[in-house]
Amino acid sequence: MSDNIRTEIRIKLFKELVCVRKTEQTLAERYKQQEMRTPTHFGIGQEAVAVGVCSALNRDDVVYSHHRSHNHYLAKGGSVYGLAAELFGRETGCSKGRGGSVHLTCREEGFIASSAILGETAAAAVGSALSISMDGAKQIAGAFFGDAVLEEGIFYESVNYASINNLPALLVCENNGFATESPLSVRQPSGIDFCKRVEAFGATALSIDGNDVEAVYNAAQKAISHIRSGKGPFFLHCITYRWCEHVGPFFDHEMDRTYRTKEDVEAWMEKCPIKRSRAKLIIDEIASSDQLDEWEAEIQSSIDDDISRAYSDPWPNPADIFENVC
Ligand SMILES: Cc1ncc(C[n+]2csc(CCOP(=O)(O)OP(=O)(O)O)c2C)c(N)n1
Repeated sequence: MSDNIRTEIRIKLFKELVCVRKTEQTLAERYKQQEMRTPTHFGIGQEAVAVGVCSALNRDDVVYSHHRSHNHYLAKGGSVYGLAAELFGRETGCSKGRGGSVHLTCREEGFIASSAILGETAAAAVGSALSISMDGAKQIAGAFFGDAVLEEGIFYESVNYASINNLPALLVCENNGFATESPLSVRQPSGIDFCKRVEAFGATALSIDGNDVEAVYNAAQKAISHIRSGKGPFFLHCITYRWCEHVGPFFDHEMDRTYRTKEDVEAWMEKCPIKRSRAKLIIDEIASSDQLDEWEAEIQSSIDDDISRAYSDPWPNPADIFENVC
């Protein structure tokens, strides 16, 4: 899958994966100190989807995301500093401290909004794609969402509408196998094929390994060229796995939850997107293990600086608290 990706892009994909992972891990540790008063859904383990897709999009393409949105915000160009300040509730946060983890935005980079209402962002992206199409513009509107959205009627209405109007919509499902603590097996018929289901509404669909950043990047390129050539919406079904609890910074086994085991999670950690990306770069002699370590350390240091700067920023002024809220 990697042979047709240019070396500098492969390196960029690796660095972005590391930035997203380390930002979330550092924020998850800080979260335990009880200074972030926002429910927070970490996407640790799922980074390859956000990084692979957003790296294939242009800066002026727009994306929407759901409750587990840090990865998408960062991969689309949102800053670590703006995310950290938002989680600390500071005036300098990307949503001026009014939104919290589930309401991120960075419009200048095309990350329009995230929202916790399941299915809403698929509809918002299709609405955005309609507006792009009516303007005769060339952008793409994308939405990221989890497998639970495949159980929401508005998703199918949105795909149907995008298909019949040939809209430039990229719908990306991060199938991590769970909706909170309910596995797919109790929610859908066995052997369910989401791609076939979405194809029935007229969209083109592709299922991929969502833990292989280069495979995601290649698939996203394919989807994007399909959409830009005017062939209508594309559904990308990415198989991945969430490492932490549904909401919060801990592992499920640390909280004595039984809907999945520590071993289940560890088996998926073996398929870690960063581990896999590192191994490929070393095998293909693009970077040595020492070089990769050095890049990781530089990225961590920059994240630490951004997070401490965000922490020392001011709170919003209570007198202005209703400003910037719609
Ligand atoms: C319309 C709606 N119904 C129910 C909920 C409650 N809820 C919040 S997250 C969640 C599960 C989401 O699972 P999925 O979409 O697969 O994403 P994941 O959390 O696995 O990333 C549910 C049911 C909601 N936010 N919105």
